[in-house]
Amino acid sequence: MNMAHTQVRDDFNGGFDSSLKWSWKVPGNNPECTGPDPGAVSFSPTSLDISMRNGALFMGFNNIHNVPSLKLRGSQPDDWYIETAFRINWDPIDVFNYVQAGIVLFSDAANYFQLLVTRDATNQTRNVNGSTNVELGDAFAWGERTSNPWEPNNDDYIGLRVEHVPGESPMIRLLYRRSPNEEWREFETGWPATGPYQFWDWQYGAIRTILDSPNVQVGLYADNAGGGYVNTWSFDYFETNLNVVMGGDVNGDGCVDDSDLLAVLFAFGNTGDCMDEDLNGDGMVDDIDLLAVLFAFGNGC
Ligand SMILES: [Ca+2]
Ligand SMILES: [Ca+2]
Ligand SMILES: [Ca+2]
Repeated sequence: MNMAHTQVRDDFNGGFDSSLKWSWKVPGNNPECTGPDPGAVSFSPTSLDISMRNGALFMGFNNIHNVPSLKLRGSQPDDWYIETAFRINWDPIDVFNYVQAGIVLFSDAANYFQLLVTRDATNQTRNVNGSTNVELGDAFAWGERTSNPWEPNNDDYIGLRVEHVPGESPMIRLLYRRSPNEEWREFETGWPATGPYQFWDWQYGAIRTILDSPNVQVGLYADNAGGGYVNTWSFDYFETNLNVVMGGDVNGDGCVDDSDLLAVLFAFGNTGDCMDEDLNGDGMVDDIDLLAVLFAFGNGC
């Protein structure tokens, strides 16, 4: 059966789209949840700007911050996709620093899939590659460099896209473009490339496992591979056709109603990281969060 699914797109025009319930939560960390670092996250009129930090999701190093994500809910389309575009000033970044950014799909910090663009620090050139990472139960597996290397320009937004193509084998397609004006191209296999990258069965199995978990989040990722280097990635947009929890829906049941309003009222005045009732993620439950619920009241019910 084909179901109509809303296409979700946030262009980050000076802030998050209030119709979406963006969260900074990454469960499974110690502490159990991390919020944004002060000063690491901001918006321009056209982008979400995330400053690299030393944290990571890698194995036991579940100390990443600044991972904005949307929670999935309900049934999902079979032909799902997730897409983003980002850029950075590459000039001051040392060639031996594996800086990276891209898309993350996770149930917690121990179970995730990442599609990234990574500086090729191994060969210490200015080139970057597409790459993938998978963890199930903190067991890390690198999906190798999966696009041809290229030298990015500071001005070019790099596009990344992962899509599920029902009926194809292995049904996951990884796409990138080096600038917004390019056609999407498939990740390659081999170096130099000998053909389209073949997603491995175990990688697909991991994605299925994560998608079948009760709590799934999709979002954006950036880090500096622990190199201490601080610079800002500008994300132009985030887009997916997956069903996500909408703005104002505190309990994530698909309807903004009295229960969400009461949740905010009962938590009113509370402060701390990652409270569900803190809808704008600024560390306190106040008027702004109340208005977010009232503004969306009745949606989805
Ligand atoms: Ca934008
Ligand atoms: Ca609700
Ligand atoms: Ca708030």
